[in-house]
Amino acid sequence: MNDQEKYLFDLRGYIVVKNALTSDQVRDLSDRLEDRRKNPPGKRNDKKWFIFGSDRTVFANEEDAAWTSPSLLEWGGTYIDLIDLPTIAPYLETLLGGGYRLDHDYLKIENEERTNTLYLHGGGQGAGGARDIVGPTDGGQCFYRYNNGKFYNGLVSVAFELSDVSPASGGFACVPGSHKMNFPLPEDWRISKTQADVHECVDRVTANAGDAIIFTEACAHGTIPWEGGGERRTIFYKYCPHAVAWGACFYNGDNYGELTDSQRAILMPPSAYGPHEHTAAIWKKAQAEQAELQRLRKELAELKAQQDDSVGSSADS
Ligand SMILES: O=C(O)CCC(=O)C(=O)O
Repeated sequence: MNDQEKYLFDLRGYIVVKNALTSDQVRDLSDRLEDRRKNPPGKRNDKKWFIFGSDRTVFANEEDAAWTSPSLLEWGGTYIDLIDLPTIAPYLETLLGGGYRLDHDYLKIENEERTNTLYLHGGGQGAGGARDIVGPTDGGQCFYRYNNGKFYNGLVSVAFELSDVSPASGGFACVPGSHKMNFPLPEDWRISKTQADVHECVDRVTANAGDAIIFTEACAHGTIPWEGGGERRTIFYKYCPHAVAWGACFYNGDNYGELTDSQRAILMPPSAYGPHEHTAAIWKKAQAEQAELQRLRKELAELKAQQDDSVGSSADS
């Protein structure tokens, strides 16, 4: 992250990284998405706009094992590479410090059928106001400050665009500089049902396919109501410093196939020491216990099915 980028991030609360993804990566991410779109899983897709993945505060199914909240990492390929992307990692290291962790991920789609309302949320030092979904109710997690030559952020989002987005259509919106605000967001600026309602203090930040918008969740932000043709398909990977969590579920690196050591470290649950050898040992044990529990549950279910079969066949005879 060079000095100009640091200056802009501190000034506005976001920066755009051009060509963060190669065209092959965009293609792979799009192909995997379009495959899923044919069969959207779960209730979240009943909404007017599609959303995949989750903020890791809900299970996919109530009976699922712990940590199984929906994630784009299940889609494999480039969705795994995004965990620790060389074009993005240096920014995260600067903004969050070493040992940062992936907290949650999701993907959303806006188009003519799936439009949305702008709902500005976030605002530094709890300045989002009493009705803010990530302000006073978040335990103070969406913080931002720069001190002694270091950035401190509670939650940093990386929004990867899979399609070109023009400002007239919609896209990411924020009140630049609001990550350092001391006054609550005026309530009547928070919600805009149409683009004409969007207050002039809101920046429309658009990017092309393959670009990434990196923003601090402490900046008041949201999504401009979609009023264009085509559609916006955006992947969000959200990162915390190692001791901080937004989601209630953690990733279990064992669930996503082969991972590099660095990807595994980024999927660690939160702790003061981060991916340190002691915490890694504790986490390894928790993962092994979960695997054992799943094995036992499966064994029990098979046993029960066998018993039900034999009761069924003796009742028949
Ligand atoms: O559509 C966007 O880029 C903003 C999404 C958003 O508000 C969020 O991820 O918190």
